[in-house]
Amino acid sequence: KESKGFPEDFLWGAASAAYQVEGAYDEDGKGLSSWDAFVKIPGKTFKGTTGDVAVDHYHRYKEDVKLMAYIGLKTYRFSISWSRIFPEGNGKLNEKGLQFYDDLINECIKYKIKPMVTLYHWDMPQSLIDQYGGWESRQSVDDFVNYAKVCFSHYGDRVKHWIIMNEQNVFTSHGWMLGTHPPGKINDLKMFYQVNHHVFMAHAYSVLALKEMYDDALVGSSFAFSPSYALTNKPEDALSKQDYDTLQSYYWMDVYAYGRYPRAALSYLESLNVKIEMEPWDEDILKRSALLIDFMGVNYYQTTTVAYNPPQGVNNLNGENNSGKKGTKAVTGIPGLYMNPSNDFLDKTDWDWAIDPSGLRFACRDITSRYDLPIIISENGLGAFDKIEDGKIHDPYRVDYLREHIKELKKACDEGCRILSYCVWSFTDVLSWLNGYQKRYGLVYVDRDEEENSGTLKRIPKYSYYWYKKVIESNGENL
Ligand code: GCO
Repeated sequence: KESKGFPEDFLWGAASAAYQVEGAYDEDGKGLSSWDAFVKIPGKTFKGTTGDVAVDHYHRYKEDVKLMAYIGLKTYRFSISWSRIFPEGNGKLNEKGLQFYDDLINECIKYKIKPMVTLYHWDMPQSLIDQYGGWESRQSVDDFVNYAKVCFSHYGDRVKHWIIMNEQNVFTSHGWMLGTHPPGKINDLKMFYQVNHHVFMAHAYSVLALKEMYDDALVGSSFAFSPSYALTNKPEDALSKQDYDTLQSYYWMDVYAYGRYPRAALSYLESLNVKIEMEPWDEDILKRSALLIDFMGVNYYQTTTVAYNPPQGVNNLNGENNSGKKGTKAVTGIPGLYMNPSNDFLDKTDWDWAIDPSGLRFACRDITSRYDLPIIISENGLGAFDKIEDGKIHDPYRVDYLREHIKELKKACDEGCRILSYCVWSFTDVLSWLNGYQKRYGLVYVDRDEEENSGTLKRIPKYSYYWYKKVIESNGENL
């Protein structure tokens, strides 16, 4: 059967996040964020790297957008730093912060690049943590929605694609279970679920607010989705796969898309004596917002394998490999439920992320059949060590990675999935939260020392950048 290919108005994009690219962490009235504070705690990041300067996108955005325009990028996904707009998270508004994103948005539009804006890519204003514990308090919902409304009313005439939350599953599990992201709490199960509820409410109220202001805006949130495979056809592995899907994936996506928690998850929480505090009207708000979302945002990097984990089995939530040495990732698992062994059929990146292009198709099919929603692939890309040789970066391994994923995405389109956009993570190299500047994702190399906050910051388009130009020009035909 002949492939219909990508829709004509398909949005070929690339992405970034404020903390990972902007730098200028205390300039023009910006307040400190949770990450500005967290990275200064010794031992938290690779060799103490920070985003103080990052890749200096704050000052070099014009140069960056020009590079986007050259390859014909249709959309640029970036995030707004809450503490640039509200230095304290609430209270006084910072005009210069508003201005920066005005300038960035206008620069994109000048080249017909559609801005796709993420409201929360993990940088909570530190002041809100000092005031009341940040997301741990219900007050965060009001302050977030207030911030969201300011962004909608200020930028909504030009921004039509809004991603409210980025990878809620990741920042909450790293922040309250693994301790590797702010606020660095370990195994605080009750707070983990409570924080998630607050974030869900902040998402839901923001969706309602946006649709009231602009009914032509498209809205959703981006989920870090790792679809799962059962290790064997043993019935116990199949059930463990269901447990994993419920607790690690559908727990979030069901709330966005259906406005309710999965029943099995609620009874699991009950068995652990974890009770989520809710207001009587929360269920209604979640339901109403779910009816209004326009897409599921998917950040796709890898699939997971699931096997039954006996009660005395693997007890380890953190399998993160921050070393860049293959094979140093530990098996994760929750005793009595599931464990996640490595998939021997798949190659791994140097950070042990399973490379699985067909998993992207699997993800799209799963979301399409479960939620019947359009999909934005808001992130997909390869973190690697890149080498500069004779002033050039030859990264055919990244091209292979992207090509194979785009091929699978095309199949998903042919199979009836409604895919609106595909964003390469990332446009330029960025700060990897925990891995410093050694783990590079960009289509454009940024010359900066891998460990220190130094380097010329010069932009050098990689081989993959020129390849992506052809992909865009041919609407995904010339791979
Ligand atoms: C890293 C991560 C990030 C994420 C992104 C998630 O290495 O720090 O891969 O770059 O992909 O921030 O939204």
